[in-house]
Amino acid sequence: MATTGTPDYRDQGLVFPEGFVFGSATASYQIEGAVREDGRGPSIWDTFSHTPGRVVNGDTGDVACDHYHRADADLDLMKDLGLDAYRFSIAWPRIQPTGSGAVNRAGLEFYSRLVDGLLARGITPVATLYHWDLPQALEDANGWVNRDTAYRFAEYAALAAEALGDRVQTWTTLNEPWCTAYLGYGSGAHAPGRTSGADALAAVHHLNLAHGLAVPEIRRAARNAPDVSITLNLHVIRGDDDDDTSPEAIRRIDALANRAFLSPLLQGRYDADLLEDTAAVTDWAFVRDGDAAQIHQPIDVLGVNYYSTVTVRMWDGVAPRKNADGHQGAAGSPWPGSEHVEFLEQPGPYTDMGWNIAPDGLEELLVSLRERCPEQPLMVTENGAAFPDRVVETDAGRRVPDAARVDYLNRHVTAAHRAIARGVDLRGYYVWSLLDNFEWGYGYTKRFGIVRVDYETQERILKDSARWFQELIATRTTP
Ligand code: IFM
Repeated sequence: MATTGTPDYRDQGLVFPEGFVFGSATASYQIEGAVREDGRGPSIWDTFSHTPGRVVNGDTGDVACDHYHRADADLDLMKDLGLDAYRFSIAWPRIQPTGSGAVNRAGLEFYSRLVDGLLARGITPVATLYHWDLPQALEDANGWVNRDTAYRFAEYAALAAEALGDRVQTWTTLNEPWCTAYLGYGSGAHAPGRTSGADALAAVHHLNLAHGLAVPEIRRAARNAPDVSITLNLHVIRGDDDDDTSPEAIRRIDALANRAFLSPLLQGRYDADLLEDTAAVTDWAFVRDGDAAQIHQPIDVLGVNYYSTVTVRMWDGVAPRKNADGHQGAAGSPWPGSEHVEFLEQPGPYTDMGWNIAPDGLEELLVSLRERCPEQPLMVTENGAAFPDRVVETDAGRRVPDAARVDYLNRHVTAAHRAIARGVDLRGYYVWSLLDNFEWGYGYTKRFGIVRVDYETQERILKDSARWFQELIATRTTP
């Protein structure tokens, strides 16, 4: 299949290592719908999306891709694509409708059937425990700002692992805690829509703690020696070559976006410069003795979500908020204590999110992680692009000729392969996303799927990118 720019992976003779996993990813609130069925409790995203002005067009996840009712057909689709693995998330409020207490069996059953359906089709289930749908009852008790939420999460993780741990091999505790903390409690662009820098930093710590408490619970409760992981959206941060303030800006954003998670997870500490940069915002008194050691749990794989890069420099005031961190603008700041860092416009080309396309950033990120933690296996748990697709009628039926997405995926898969060739222990690559879905604050206006979803009819159409991925999976070890 022709792509623009980079030669197709096949023309470069790329061969992926034996056992390398190709999969696709989704998240519960983005695809399931059925928000009031089988005892599911409300989540912060139900509340947020139903609040006027929070989501473009007033879109909600009430129906989404109706995956809750169409899981069997979606599983057949995955099988048809030849996926090795499927990364899905479990909606906490389906398992514990108010975030604590007894298991809601009907909710659990849905995931149990999903896991069985995957295994029956030869697809490895990879379960994420938290992809942002916090039970609303926990938010009413102060959400991730409340230390108790970390303990509730560990209990929920144990319940899920007890029920599914005989069949799920890989568990991910949290997806992109950066988004939960800084967009949920800092900028307010995500649920629960709060705008306090101090709360955002408390959320960072309680998310880290939740992970640290959950890892041993999962290992104890799952009966199959599971692989345990966390997925981070690490930022690839670049400077303006002509601006000598850029190194300081890079250091600050690296501290908030990357090291606030990596240092406690991998080294059991918060970096001194992070504490100093944020001293006017919080005194970090929420970190108690023993927390850092609790967070520092060995993990089997580190999940990396990668989409684009950022370029920064210092600004002599509060930098204009230009939506330049790549997410929907909102009232608060996602960078507590570093509001005077300016995010510069990136060189194009761009996706429909306005995010710059920079596959070399993925290679750079993976190589930098190998340097930081040489023994840690890595997995690209999300990579993909939104584009304004169009559907064309052909004699063979309807087609979505999404050449730009094919090109994006080809370039990033190639970049991942370059990282492997440079010695990175990369175990797999998951396309975001299997289906077009609810793109958070952007509602249904952004399409990330390799499979198109017609939201009127719920018809699924394989885009050209899905066929390209299908062929990649089928030919991955053939030079
Ligand atoms: O849709 C999201 C996903 O939920 C988390 N990672 C980024 C994706 C694209 O914005």
